[in-house]
Amino acid sequence: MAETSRQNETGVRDLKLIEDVLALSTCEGGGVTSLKLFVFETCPFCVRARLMAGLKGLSPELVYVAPGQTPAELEGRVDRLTVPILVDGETLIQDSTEIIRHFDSIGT
Ligand SMILES: N[C@@H](CCC(=O)N[C@@H](CS)C(=O)NCC(=O)O)C(=O)O
Repeated sequence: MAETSRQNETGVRDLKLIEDVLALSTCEGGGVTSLKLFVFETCPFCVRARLMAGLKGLSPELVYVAPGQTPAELEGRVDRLTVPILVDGETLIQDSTEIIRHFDSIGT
């Protein structure tokens, strides 16, 4: 019983930490560069990219998209809509690992 309670406390603390880091990666008007991150609301790959953005002090503009509905500005630039997608100026990156590498290279 005590162990379950301890695990719950740890889980709540970890969740709070994740929420704090995700909040850091959320910004209304974009960050120091014009980063735009297209995400689904419930997408673990997107969360991973957002965590890295927060850890690296970056605040990409978040664009929530609906599954299967390619935003107009991505039309013709992606073969198939999978998220996360990062647009950094002329550069488009459509893979969470590549996005993480990019954030690592441009962040603090
Ligand atoms: N390898 C990709 C996987 C991305 C991925 O599968 N994302 C899901 C959402 S969690 C998706 O966009 N699914 C839409 C689809 O497959 O049509 C990455 O790491 O970014």
